[in-house]
Amino acid sequence: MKRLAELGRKARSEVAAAGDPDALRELELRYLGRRGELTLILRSLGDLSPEERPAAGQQSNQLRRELTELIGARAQEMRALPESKSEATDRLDVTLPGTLPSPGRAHPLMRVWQEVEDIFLGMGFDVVEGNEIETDYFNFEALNVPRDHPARDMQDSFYVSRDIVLRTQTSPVQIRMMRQMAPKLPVRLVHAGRVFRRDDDITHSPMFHQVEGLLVDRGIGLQHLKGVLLEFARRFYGAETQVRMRPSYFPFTEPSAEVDVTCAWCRGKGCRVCKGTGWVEILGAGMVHPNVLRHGGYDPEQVTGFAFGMGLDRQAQLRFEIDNVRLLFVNDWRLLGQV
Ligand code: 2NM
Repeated sequence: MKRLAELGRKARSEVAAAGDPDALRELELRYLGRRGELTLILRSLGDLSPEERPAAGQQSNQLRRELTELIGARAQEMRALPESKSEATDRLDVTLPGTLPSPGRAHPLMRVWQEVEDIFLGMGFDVVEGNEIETDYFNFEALNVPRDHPARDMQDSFYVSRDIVLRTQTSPVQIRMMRQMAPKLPVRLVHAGRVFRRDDDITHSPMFHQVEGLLVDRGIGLQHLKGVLLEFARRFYGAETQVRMRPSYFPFTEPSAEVDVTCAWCRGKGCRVCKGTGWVEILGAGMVHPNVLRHGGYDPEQVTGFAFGMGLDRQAQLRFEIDNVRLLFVNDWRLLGQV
């Protein structure tokens, strides 16, 4: 019994003083291992008289449980502590810089939006606001979009009701502005915003962004359109940029054109962005159709005008070389953090 009590005291203080897991393992082996001190006592219990045996057995088993628990608890304590508990890491250094929260930044699309508006503001255009839900009249009829045009189909546009549609282009704003201003001249405005079409793949998003511009005055011709677009292209894509116009068709302009700029990435030599052609299509434009001017409240015998429209998402994709439009709308920091 005396040996047991002494062994207990020694073991407890040694476990408490153990500095690392290795020291603990060694103690466990020394006391509780196959040839451990306590194990040997337990094995020798058979040498005792039948009267002494029960009390000694109980005491040794209790000490065995106690030491097992103590060693386990001490091992857990060590795991919870940091690697080394040196004096230096123990001290709090209040001079270390703190962790700053990210201040965030403008979305690439919003940067392009602002930049495009600024360029046209600089050329004397007004920036106007508009609505995203339109009547059939402003979205289609006033824009000379014929009754059998595919855009009018439920398959291609989002209808709120028979006569109300999510605008498929920003042009209805131009009609509303003309009607508000007529007969004042000049009409010189740009409008940017969301538009909606039933399209969804890597090059089309059901919601995307357009900027449209309109200039109506006496004696406006294609030369003015080309001058304005060239100025825009130089400011947005670089001073050496050139533009070219190819004949095209839109119901609301006549004549109509697709407008290309020289590839800003390879300077016209041919690359992935321009698919080897040296030119990149950036917008559509044309002279406002007489019917559209009439819907706007102007007399096509007295005034003419040009209009253009471009996809903001497309400009952002070109500028930042983003190959999938949908990446612009998922707010993934892996993209937003790069551009
Ligand atoms: C485009 C292409 C060509 C356009 C026309 C008008 C309006 F209302 F004045 F007639 N606004 N925008 C237009 C012309 C838009 O987008 C590719």
